[in-house]
Amino acid sequence: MKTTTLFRLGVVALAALAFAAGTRAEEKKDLTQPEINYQAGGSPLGAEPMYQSTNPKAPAMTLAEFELARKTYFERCAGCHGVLRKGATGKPLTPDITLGKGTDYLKVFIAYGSAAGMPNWLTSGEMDEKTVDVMARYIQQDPPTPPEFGMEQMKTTWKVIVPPDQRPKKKMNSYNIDNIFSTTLRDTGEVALIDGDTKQIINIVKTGYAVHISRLSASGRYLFVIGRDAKINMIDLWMEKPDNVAEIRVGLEARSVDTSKYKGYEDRYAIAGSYWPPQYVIMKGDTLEPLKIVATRGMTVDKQEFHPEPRVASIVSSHYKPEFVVNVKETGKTLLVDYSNIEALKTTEIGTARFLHDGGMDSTGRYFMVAANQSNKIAAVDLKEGKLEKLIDVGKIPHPGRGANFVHPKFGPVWSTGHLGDDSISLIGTDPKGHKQYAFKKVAELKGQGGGALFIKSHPKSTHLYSDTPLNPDPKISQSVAVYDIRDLDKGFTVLPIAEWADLKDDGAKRVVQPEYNKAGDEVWFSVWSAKNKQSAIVVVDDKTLKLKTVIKDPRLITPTGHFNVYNTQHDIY
Ligand code: DHE
Repeated sequence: MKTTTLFRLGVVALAALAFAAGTRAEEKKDLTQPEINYQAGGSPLGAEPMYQSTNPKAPAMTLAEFELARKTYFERCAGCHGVLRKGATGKPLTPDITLGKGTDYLKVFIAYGSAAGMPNWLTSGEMDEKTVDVMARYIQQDPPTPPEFGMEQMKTTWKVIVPPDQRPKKKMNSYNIDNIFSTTLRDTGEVALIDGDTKQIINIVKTGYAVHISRLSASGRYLFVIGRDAKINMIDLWMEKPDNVAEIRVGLEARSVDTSKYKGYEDRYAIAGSYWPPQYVIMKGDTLEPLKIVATRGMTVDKQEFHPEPRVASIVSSHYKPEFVVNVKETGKTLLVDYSNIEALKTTEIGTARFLHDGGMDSTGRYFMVAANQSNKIAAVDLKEGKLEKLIDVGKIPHPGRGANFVHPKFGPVWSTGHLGDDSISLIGTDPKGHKQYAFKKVAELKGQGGGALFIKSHPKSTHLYSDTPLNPDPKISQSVAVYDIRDLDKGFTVLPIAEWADLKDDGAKRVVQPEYNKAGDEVWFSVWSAKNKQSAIVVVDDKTLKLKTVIKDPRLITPTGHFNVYNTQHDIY
C-alpha cells in the first residue's frame, strides 16, 4: 500500500479520535462532578479479571475472590460439606440449593452458624465480613472439580528433614515422654508438646493447617500429626527438643494417620487416609516415603450405587494381623488392608454402614467399634476373625472419638459413646466370653447434659466416665462436662464447670473439648477452646477429688482442641 494512502488513513484515524474525545469533553462539560463520578466512572471491577462461572445465575466473582473462596472452602468447609459439596456431616451446598437461598441468606448462615453444629464463622472471629460475603457467593457457583493428587504430587511435598541414620541413637532429653500431651492448636497449624509432669510447653511444632489428630508409633518414640490440609508431620520425641523429622502431603484434605502395629511389622509402614482425593496411601514408617496409593471410589454398601467421593475417615492398626483398618465414610465399608506384601495388597472389604466416622478399640483390642454417624449405628468389627461382629443401633449421630471402655457392675466390660444429635450416652457390651447375653448389644443408656457431645473417656485406673458437649448451643453445657461414677451410674452425672475454672477474662466461646487422662490415670485434661482472637486454656482436673488441679495458660495456646497423651494413645487406653 502506498505511503501516502497510509499517511492519509492515519490522519483520518487521529481526527476521529480527537473528535470523539472532544465530544466526550463537550458532553462532560455540562455534567456536575458527582454525575461524572457516577456516570463516567469506570466499574471498580473494570480492570479485574472476572471468574467465568459455568452457571449464568450465579453471582459475579472476580478470579481473585474465587481463588480465595476455593482455598477457604477446601480448608474450612469441605470436611463437613464434602469436597464436591454433596454434604455429609454438614448439609449439601450445591447450586440447586444455594441459588434459591441467595447471598444474603447464606451470609447470615455462615456468619452466625446453627445449633446443628455449623460454626459461627463471623462471631467466632474466624472469618471477617468480606470473607463471609465471598464464601456466600462462592457456594452458589458450580463446584469446581478439585485436582487429583497422585504419587508425583505427593513426592513434590515429601521432605526428610532428619534422615533416620542422623537421628539420636538414644533419648537425648530428660522428659518423661510417656506423659507428654500432643495438643492440637487448630487454627495456627501447630501442635503444642506439653510436659504432663511439669505442665510446661516443651515445644510448639509447625504442622499442617487445622491439624486434626495425633497418633503414636508402636515404639512410642514418634508422633504422627495430620492436618486437614492432608499434611503429615513426623515428630521425634527423642530429640533434645522434640521436633519434625519428616513431612508429606497426601492429598488436599485428610483426617487420619497411623503406623503398622502388628508384631514383626512395628512401624515398618505408616498409613494416611484422605477426604480428597478419596484414597489412602501406605508410606515407609521411618521417612514417610509414599509407596502405594489406593483409591476408595466405589459402590455403596446399601444400594450398591457408585460414589465419586467416599472419604477415608478413621484408621486404626490391628494387633491381631498385619492389617490396617480403613473406614470409608460414604460407601460404608471397613477395609482390612493386609500390608504383609504391599506389592500384592490383599484387602478384606467388610460392608458395615454408611457414614463411618470415628471409633476406637474395645478393652481387649480385638474389636474395633466405629460410629456410622448419620446411620445412628455402631459397627463392631472383629479384627481377629476379619468380619463384622454386629451393627448396633444407638442414639442420634453417635460421636465417640475413640470411645470409652470400662467395667459395668452388671454388664461387665462395655464400650461407650456420646451423640451429636441427642443427650444420651450408649453403653455396648463387649465381652462375648464372660457376659455373652450382653455382647454387642446396647445394654444401657445414660442421660447426658445435652446434644453436641463429641468425646467421652475413662481409664482402667479411674472410677469415672467423662463426657463433653462442646457443640451444644447452650454455653452452660458447652462450657462444662458431665462426669459419672461408673460404680453407681444410676446416681446420674455431676457437672464440672471447666470453663469457669479456666477463669478466662474475655467473651470467647470457651467450648470444653475432649477429656484425656495422663499416663498415671489420676489427672484428666480438657481444652477450653475459643477463637483465634480470644484466650483459650487447658484445664487439669484431679480424677480422685474431681477438683481443679491446675490451668495451663499461655499466649501460644491458640484454639487448642484435641490433646493426646503419648502413653495412652500408643497403647489404646481410653
Ligand atoms: Fe474430628 C477425630 C473427622 C470436626 C476434633 N475427626 C476425627 C476422626 C475423623 C474426624 C474421621 C477419626 C480419626 C481417626 O481416629 O483416625 N472431624 C472430622 C470431620 O469430618 C469434622 C466433622 C469436620 C471437619 O472439618 O473436619 C471434624 N473434629 C472436628 C472438630 O471441629 C473438632 C472438634 C476440633 C478440631 O480440632 O477440628 C475435631 N476429631 C477431633 C479430635 C479427634 C477427631 C480431637 C480425635 C479424638 C480421639 O480421641 O482420637
